[in-house]
Amino acid sequence: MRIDVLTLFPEMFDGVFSSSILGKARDKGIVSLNTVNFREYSNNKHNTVDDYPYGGGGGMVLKPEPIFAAVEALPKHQEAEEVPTQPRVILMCPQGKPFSQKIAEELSSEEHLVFICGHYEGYDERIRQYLVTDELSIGDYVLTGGELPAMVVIDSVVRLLPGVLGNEMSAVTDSFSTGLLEYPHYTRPAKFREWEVPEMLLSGHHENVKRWRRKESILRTLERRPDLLEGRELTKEEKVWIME
Ligand code: 6GU
Repeated sequence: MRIDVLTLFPEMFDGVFSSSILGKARDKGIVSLNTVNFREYSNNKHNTVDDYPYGGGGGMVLKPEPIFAAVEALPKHQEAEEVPTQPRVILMCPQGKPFSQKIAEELSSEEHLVFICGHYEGYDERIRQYLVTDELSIGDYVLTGGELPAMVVIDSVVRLLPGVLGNEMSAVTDSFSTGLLEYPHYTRPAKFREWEVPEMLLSGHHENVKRWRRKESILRTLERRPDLLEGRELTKEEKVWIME
């Protein structure tokens, strides 16, 4: 997968793109992560990328030319023996569609993603209309720019790519990929201070352990995120756990 990020602050991505899991995914050649400072595509001598809004009012608006030029200058991504694919062009903004694990899974099957990150200001509407394919928000709160949200989306997408997570860290049982919150985890010692690990987990009875974990997942979800259970078919046994 190839990922390009258009930003006025490329240095914000340095640590995140080279550390830990993302750094390893990059070293293994699973993903290519690139930043582009779209100020380099400004079409005027002062290198400005924003301007006053038509119609007046406060704030500045990102001009269309540098953003279109930067996207159009990106190398086409091409997998071996395949025709180049059109990238998804994703605008990070508070008005975007709320990001979710489902969207992360969908994006993880793309070959080329382009993220556009604005700072402080709005975007000229023609960027949305004629360049962008998706608009994403990471939640109902306001940040100063799209950089942190883009990093959030990129992290959650890249960790889903085959070969990125070792099997010691499976994406299959993650909270949200199962639609439920995760069950409680324990490791040694079996007794820490006066607190003991639940008996069931020490039993070595695989089927009972599985059922205990499923019950804990359901109860934790009911308590913390009942919205996740809405519209979900429950088994007879799950209904009993919830009634208890
Ligand atoms: Cl994508 N951008 C900004 N500026 N604020 C946000 C956001 C995005 N998502 C949540 N808050």
